[in-house]
Amino acid sequence: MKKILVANRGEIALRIMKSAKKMGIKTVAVYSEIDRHTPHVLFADEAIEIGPAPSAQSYLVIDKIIDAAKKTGAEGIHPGYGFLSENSEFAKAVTDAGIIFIGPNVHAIEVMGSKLAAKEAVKAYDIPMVPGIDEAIEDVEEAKKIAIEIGFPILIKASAGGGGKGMRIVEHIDELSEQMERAISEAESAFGDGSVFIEKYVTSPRHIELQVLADAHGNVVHLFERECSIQRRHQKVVEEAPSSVLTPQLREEMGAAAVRVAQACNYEGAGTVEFLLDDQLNFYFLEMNTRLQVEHPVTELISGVDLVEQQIRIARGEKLSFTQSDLNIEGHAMELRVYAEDPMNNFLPSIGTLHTYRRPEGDNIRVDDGYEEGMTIPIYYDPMIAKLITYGSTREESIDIMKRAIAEYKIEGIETTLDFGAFVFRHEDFISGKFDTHFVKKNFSAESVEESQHSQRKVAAIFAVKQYIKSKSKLKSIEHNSSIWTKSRNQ
Ligand code: MV4
Repeated sequence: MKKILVANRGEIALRIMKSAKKMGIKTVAVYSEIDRHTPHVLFADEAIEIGPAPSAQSYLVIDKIIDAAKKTGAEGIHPGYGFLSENSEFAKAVTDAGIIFIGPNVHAIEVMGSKLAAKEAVKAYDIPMVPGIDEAIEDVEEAKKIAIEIGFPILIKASAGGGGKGMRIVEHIDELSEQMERAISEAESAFGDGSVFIEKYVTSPRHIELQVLADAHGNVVHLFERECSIQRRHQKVVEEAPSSVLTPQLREEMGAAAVRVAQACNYEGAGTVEFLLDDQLNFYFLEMNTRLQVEHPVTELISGVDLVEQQIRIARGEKLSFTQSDLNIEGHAMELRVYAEDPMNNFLPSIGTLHTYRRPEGDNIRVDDGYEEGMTIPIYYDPMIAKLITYGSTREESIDIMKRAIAEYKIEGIETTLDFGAFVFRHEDFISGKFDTHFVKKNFSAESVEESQHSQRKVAAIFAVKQYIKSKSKLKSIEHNSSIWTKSRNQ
């Protein structure tokens, strides 16, 4: 492959093009009318406009993207995340056009796109699953029987679901019928597929995911875990690698299970296997995401592997150049997603112009973004404007660098989740590692941020006073010394 098209925008389009450029591969950007002057377009060797701002008329139109690839002679298409990245029709259309899809095969996308098909596929692979059923259920009486067997609370899930849509917790048998109807109709309208199933509800889990890489020659490795429990309404905000609760043995077990999940669907490329981890450290397979994830940088920093480069190499048919035993964890990485949202106002989208936009700089700080000062954040797309990633030799160090980096990040003109991040990285439950997926709901409110800011200011004020006193006493001693010196000279 000498030229690839990136079917995406923003930070991830830029991120992908950087690896391509490093590998000597030319890049083609596609862009909507309002994205004409954005960094991913300026960075690319060529760029093709694909329609009006709404993604349904641009970034989601399969034919326009394939036409752009044909027109520019791109031999591969990287879908990034979101948009068409997990659309098996897109992967098929790309392949049918004689272009390489830089991602998994159509079969793997289809199987993992359905939670029930995924359960079926991994059945013979000895993967721990949450107690529950692996078939769609329609009959309420049958559902009640199953729920009693499993024991309450139970969770009704949509097979086609994602982002918590169509998911219903049922605490008591009397609520089951109503909740099941709701789950089915929600799934029907959101995904056009009303299939639901039942699982035991794991009440306070952590969300741990394993990164895998699989080549086209049957080699599969994992690149350890990412801890993604700090989320708000299924939107991740802080991720880290490694997790502070996995023992080397548990990591090996979860890694081996993730590899088997990849094998179960003949996976090729970079993928992520999601698990729930309960308070007894039991893990359960949830689903597999067949794309490069937003939070992939934390894995890159602790493993030293460029995941986009590996995706491209695998798509070219190369064998993995390393085995599992070549891989190890070095250091600790943190990621904060910087959203154009106002945490003090229920995370409402904060639209506007980046009047000031200055990134933090320095060793062990990485900023993946797709905006520059003066740009306006469009309302049409994902509100994430940047990822702030830090690295340290220990978890404590990565947190310290993160706190400094947040303070140095200057964004004016819109509200962002930077202050929210400052709150998380100072919270004792986060620092001690004692948290689960309920962290934000449990600890966060606008008042708690104000409190945290207040105590931060207090610390800063005390520090300033101390510095002042110190400098004054130094000054005094200098004055003192110099006065002696002047005196002596004068004598
Ligand atoms: C669960 C669960 C508890 N028990 N399944 C949420 C989205 C989807 N990917 C799976 N999800 C969950 N499945 C059982 N049996 C709790 C969640 C869940 C969750 C999972 C990962 C990260 C954040 C979450 C927030 C709320 C609920």
